[in-house]
Amino acid sequence: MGWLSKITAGLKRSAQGVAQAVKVSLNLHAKLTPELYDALEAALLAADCGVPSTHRILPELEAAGLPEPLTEQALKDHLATLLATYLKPLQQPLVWSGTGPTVILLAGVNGSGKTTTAGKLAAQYAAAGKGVVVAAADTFRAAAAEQLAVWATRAADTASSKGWVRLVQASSNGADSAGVAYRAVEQALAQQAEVVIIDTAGRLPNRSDLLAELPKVMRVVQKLLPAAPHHRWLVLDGMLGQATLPQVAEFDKQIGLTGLVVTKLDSSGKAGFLVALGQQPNPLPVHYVGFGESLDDIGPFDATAFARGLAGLPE
Ligand SMILES: Nc1nc2c(ncn2[C@@H]2O[C@H](COP(=O)(O)OP(=O)(O)OP(=O)(O)O)[C@@H](O)[C@H]2O)c(=O)[nH]1
Ligand SMILES: [Mg+2]
Repeated sequence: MGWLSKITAGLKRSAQGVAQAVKVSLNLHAKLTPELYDALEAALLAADCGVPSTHRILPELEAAGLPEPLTEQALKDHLATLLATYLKPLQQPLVWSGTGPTVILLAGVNGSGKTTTAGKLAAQYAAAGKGVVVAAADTFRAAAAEQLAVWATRAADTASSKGWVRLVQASSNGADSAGVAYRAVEQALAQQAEVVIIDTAGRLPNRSDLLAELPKVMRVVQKLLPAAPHHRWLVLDGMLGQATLPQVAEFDKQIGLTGLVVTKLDSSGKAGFLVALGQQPNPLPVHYVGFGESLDDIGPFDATAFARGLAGLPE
């Protein structure tokens, strides 16, 4: 299955409400009746598109000049086109550092999917022929480095002939995460890696003691590479929908986020929160979306495929 099909198929849970509303109503009346309008409103809200976006999308859908008799396909196509315009601001190209390794710092609350994302991205970059250093900078949990080591091994197994993956971890228990990040960048420079991925410990944004660790990680890697970390991504649990939005502001305050990764969308009924996200002033780009726990279950965000998935359409 191609990546865009994985996005559309993976959004099935979030698209359920729309699919049901459309099917039931259009079987009775082949047009956008007030009942269908209300059912779509409920479905978009249930998918966590948010009140402001939902209340803009539906009048636009009504004004779009829908054909009569209205078919399921035509309605979903129009809805997908509208949703895509709302999601488009989130789709921005990923820029690689021109000189030396590109350093990616992954941050987020506990269990959002940081380590899984670090592993999957390492695999993708290595499969594309890049040298990748993965830093196990989560020094809070003893098992964290082991978990990342398993991913690093899997990633190394799927590397192309030019690609490679190396893990840098703490040399002793309770070591400083900034020290691990520093050694990772040092190794990347020495071995001419193209990417460094720094996995960090989960932390709640209201724990200022833990949050202070991230700026420290940034400061030490900047001693080796002044522009690093080039990317500072917040990993969001897609199952939580709009409830994750306050985290964006909190982490941004600490480390100046450059983008987002949204995980667990395969298990989420609230993937529509990206529509709400896209309507915020100056939204951060969503660089990757995750749809499962296998190596190839992550890929770039695509607004059109995402919109089609939310509308219950295939790629
Ligand atoms: N279904 C699904 N599960 C995922 C996805 N990404 C991560 N998970 C699962 O979510 C759980 C947490 O993932 P981790 O990668 O360990 O999360 P973390 O942010 O590193 O967690 P901490 O280090 O404890 O803060 C694991 O059971 C993963 O398998 C995804 O895209 N889809
Ligand atoms: Mg982790």
